[in-house]
Amino acid sequence: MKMSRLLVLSLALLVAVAFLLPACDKPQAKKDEKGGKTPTTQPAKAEPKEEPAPAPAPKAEPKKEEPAPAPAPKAEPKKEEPAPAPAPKVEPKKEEPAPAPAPKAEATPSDEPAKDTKGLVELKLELPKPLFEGTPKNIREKNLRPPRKGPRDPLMVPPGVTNVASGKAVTSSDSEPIIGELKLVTDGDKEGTDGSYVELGPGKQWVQIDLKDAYNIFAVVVWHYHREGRVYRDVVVQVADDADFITNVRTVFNNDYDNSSGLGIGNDMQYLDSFEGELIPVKGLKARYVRLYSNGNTSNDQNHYTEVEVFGKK
Ligand SMILES: [Ca+2]
Ligand SMILES: [Ca+2]
Repeated sequence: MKMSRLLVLSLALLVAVAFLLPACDKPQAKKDEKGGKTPTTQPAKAEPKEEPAPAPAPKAEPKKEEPAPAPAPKAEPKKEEPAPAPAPKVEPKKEEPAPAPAPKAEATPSDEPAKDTKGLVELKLELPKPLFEGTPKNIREKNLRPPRKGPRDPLMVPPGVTNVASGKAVTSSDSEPIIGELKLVTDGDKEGTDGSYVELGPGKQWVQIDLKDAYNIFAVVVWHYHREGRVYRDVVVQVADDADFITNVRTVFNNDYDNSSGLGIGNDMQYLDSFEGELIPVKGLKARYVRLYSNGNTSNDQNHYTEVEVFGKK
C-alpha cells in the first residue's frame, strides 16, 4: 500500500514539475535580461499558487479562419449581349437616273421631213406672218379652245403628200362675194392683209374646192381671217364624192356645238383664227370635193377665207 501511494505521489509530483518548469523559465529570462540576480529556484510546489499555471502552450487556436473573403465575385463575364447587329445600312437607293428623255426628234432640215416608225413624215406648213399676239380679251365664246403653249403638235402623214388644192377651182354658196374673188382661197397667199381674202355674205355660207380627182386626204388647213383675234362660228368641213354633197359625204370637222347650222352637233372645239391656220387631220379619206362651212364670226356676220389647203395623195 505504502508503495503504491508513494508511486502516485511521485507521479503527481513529476507531472507538477513538468508543468511548472516551463513557466519558471520565462520570468527568469526576463530578470536576466534586466540584469537582476537569478532568483533562487523556488520549490515547484509553492509556485502554483502564485503564478497561474501558464496556460498550456496555447494550443494554437485554430486560427479562426477568417472566412476567406469571399472571392470577389468574379465579375461574371458580362454575358456579352450580342451587340445588336448594326442596322443593315440601308443603302441609299441608288436613284436610278431618270430615264433620259427620249431624244427629241432632231429638228429636221425643212427639205428632209422627220420620219416615224411607220414611215410617216411630218407635215410641213408654210405659215404667213403673224398679225397679232396673245388672246383678245373680248372673246367670250362657249367651247373655245384655250390658247396653246408651245408649238403645235406635228402631224405625221405619208410621204408624198402635197397640197392638192393649190390653184384648184373654188365655188361658194355666195356666188357674188362682197370682197375679193373665190380664187383667192387657193392662190397660195395666206397673208392677212387686205386683198388676200374673200368675204362672203352674212350667215351660214360655204366654199367648195374641186380637187379634179379623188385623193386620199390627210389634212385640211384653213385660214379665215387672221388680222385680229376672232372666232368663226359653226366651222364644219366635209368631203364628198360629188359636187352637190349628196354621195359619200363625210364630216371631218364640226365645232357647231349647238347645231345652229343644222349639220349636226359637232364635238370639235371653237378656236381663235390665227396665222397658224386651223390644222384639221383627216384619216386618208378618199374624196374629190372638199366643202367648208362657217356662220359669221365674233366680229361680224360675214364669212372670210384667206386660204384653204388640202393635203393628199393618190
Ligand atoms: Ca389666199
Ligand atoms: Ca353654232
